[in-house]
Amino acid sequence: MRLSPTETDVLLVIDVQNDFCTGGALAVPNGDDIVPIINRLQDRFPNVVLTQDWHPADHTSFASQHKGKNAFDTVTAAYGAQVLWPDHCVQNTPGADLHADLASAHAQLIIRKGFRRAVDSYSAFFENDRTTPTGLTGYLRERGIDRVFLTGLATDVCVRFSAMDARNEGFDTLLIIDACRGLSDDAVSKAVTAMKEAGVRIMESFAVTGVAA
Ligand code: VGL
Ligand code: ZN
Repeated sequence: MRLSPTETDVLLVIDVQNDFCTGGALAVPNGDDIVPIINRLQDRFPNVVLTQDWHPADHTSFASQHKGKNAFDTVTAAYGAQVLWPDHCVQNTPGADLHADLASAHAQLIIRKGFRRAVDSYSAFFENDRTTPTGLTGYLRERGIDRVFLTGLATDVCVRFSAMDARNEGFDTLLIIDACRGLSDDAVSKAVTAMKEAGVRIMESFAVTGVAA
């Protein structure tokens, strides 16, 4: 079945940044592979929104800020459990730049998230305290958008949180699975199961582009 995106659809491109791609500080295996797929998708969508993980150098999600802790340990933040990561996507560094081959001319909005030192933000909609909004729901509503198509990095972290929130906010939500990559196969399969249970629909880019990825 072919699907032609309209003015009430948005393509949401999560965190396609150097630090999540090959050679980056928090590289997602084969993260770069999705760039041409996302570019083809962008040609078909009237509305495109990108996100950028955008941390201060002393961000609380960095293991380097917690004495005796290592990357991928978990700590308890004021808002609950927080996984610690290698330093990544530091504001105004090359690692935080969008992948050089990612088309961005067509994007109407770039949401930056995780800019508050004490609060991480996986989702494009809410920070990790689960209450502070980024403003994306209001932006999409005000523009009459009711369907969100998700792509990007990482399937099991920021894409997953964004998809869950899109669904909770009442948007018809579709994950374009071949336009996403995750940190591990196991984490991706758990994330996909959770997203399906929440009512997120899973599809492939072919349905929109007609090109086998
Ligand atoms: C992400 C871990 C930390 C992501 C961002 O974009 O999936 N993961 N910050
Ligand atoms: Zn981050």
